[in-house]
Amino acid sequence: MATNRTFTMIKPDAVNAGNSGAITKMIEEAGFRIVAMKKTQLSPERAGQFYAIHKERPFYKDLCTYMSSGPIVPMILEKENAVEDFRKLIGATDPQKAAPGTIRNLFAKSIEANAIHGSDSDANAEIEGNFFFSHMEQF
Ligand code: 3AN
Repeated sequence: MATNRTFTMIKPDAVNAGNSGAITKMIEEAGFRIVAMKKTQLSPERAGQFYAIHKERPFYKDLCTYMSSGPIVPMILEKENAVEDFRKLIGATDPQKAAPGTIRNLFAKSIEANAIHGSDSDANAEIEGNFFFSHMEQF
């Protein structure tokens, strides 16, 4: 059964461009409830831990440098069928391929600086949410 939570973070390109408010509004208007949210910055080491699954990929090092280059806004979100519905709301990894009206289509700059992250499974949503938020920070 699909769980009701997913994890997202607004990435440095979108935060720096002043788009975190517009993106958060889209998320809430799409029916997601914000369970936890903050503004923070990853060290390159912490970014490396978060993206450990991509360690062998050629873009890993650049991705960690990029993801630690500025503030991010991580959130835990709640909605029925959250993981799948949120992936639809953000669109494809490559903004050139992201459907019109999706967050990446509207705000992403490139395949790396692609505005926003969305968990790809219920299991990863839980791991990623716990990476950023303690139980006491979840409402
Ligand atoms: P998604 O974020 O759509 O689940 P993943 O998990 O394949 O995509 O990739 C994680 C992150 O790695 C992406 N959000 C993007 O920032 C970066 N990335 C993925 N593919 C590439 C690529 N070919 N070149 C550069 N960066 C990439």
